[in-house]
Amino acid sequence: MSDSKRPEENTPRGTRPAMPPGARPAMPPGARPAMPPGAGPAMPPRSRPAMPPGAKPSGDGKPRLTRKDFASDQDVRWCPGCGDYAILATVQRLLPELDVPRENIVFISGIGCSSRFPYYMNTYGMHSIHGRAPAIATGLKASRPELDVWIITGDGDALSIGGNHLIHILRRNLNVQILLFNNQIYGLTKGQYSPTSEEGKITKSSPYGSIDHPFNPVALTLGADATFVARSMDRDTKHLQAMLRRAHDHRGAAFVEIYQNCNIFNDGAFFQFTERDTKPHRALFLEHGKPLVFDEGRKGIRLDGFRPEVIDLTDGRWSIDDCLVYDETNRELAQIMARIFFRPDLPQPFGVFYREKRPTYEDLLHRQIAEVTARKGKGDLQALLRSGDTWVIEPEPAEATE
Ligand SMILES: Cc1ncc(C[n+]2csc(CCOP(=O)(O)OP(=O)(O)O)c2C)c(N)n1
Ligand code: SF4
Ligand SMILES: [Mg+2]
Repeated sequence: MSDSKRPEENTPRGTRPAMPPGARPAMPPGARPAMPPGAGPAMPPRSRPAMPPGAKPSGDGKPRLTRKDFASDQDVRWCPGCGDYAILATVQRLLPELDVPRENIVFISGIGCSSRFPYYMNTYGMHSIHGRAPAIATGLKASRPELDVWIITGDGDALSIGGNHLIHILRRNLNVQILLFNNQIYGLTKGQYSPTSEEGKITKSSPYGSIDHPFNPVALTLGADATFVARSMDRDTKHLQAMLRRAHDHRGAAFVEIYQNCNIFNDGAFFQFTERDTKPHRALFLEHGKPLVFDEGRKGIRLDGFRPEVIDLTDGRWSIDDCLVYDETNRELAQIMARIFFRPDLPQPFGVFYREKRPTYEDLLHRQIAEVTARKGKGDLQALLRSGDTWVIEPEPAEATE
């Protein structure tokens, strides 16, 4: 990769085509800037999104958006061949089908190659602080619950510096989508090992091989009581799109781990699961209510107690009826599947591991505010700050002069 193609890092601050600090992305025609209550001109009615230029009205008069409407005018500056391109294209293809007004969509990222994503989306967005996208998204979603908020993060961003923020947004169950681009490396900073790099990984920061035990993001997020956990891959955009749609349909924090090839610093990390010759017998696609089969129906998975094992469906000993039927609402089963992690004896699961219904944080928050307001009346912040144990610091009396 030539330096002129390098991501963000090599571009001097302030000169990149990206937004200067404090600037906003260009708003789609007709969109309103967010204003503090009571500020600014009278707002137009809320519901009708303006038609983007060139969009044709559909039969019901709604603007019919296309993938192109979601592409920004920014040059995409990932390395040629990077898996991020496929993920971007998949998201841009999906959004027109979700029927969310474009001015209600927000992409919030941290820092990393993957976190450049919001620049390339013609929606609202924020390329924020390393690891802090969940905190910023929490603030936004809590105050503007009607917005459709997507968090874009990398394995370093989400699991190193942002590890704490990730687990808390999951347990709180904000209604957002969290897409973790896992390339098992720090791409932006040129190839240091990350919390998902395998043991023994030789990188610039682990020249004798990493001695760190890696995170398993699916197991981690299940452990944080996430209400939706899925895994997909950049090289199967049909599956990826289906997972993103499921994540969007879920009400609550929907976590999708996406295996993403960094062809510069970690090429082929997932090829055993993604490439045509090995994918059939190394990848297992979980489908709710269906028996677990792989290798084009020649093999299946059964449980021996709590241990999953491969069964051969061709030699007459086992049949499809012996295969485990997947239930994505079963937490224990999800935990078992999550633990199939780079095991040579078992195919690696992809799909929705787990989903459950649980109230969202913003619903609980607004319900609580409404209940307390009904009981105690509208609050007065100044009065609150001056109530209870407060002190006034008086200036020292001036010393008597002789
Ligand atoms: C506070 C802070 N610490 C460290 C960095 C350096 N840094 C920038 S991106 C990054 C890791 C990004 O890795 P990942 O999230 O996996 O994203 P990728 O580039 O692989 O998509 C690091 C350590 C920084 N920008 N800010
Ligand atoms: S993830 Fe890797 S291939 Fe992709 S832009 Fe970053 S360094 Fe380049
Ligand atoms: Mg990474």
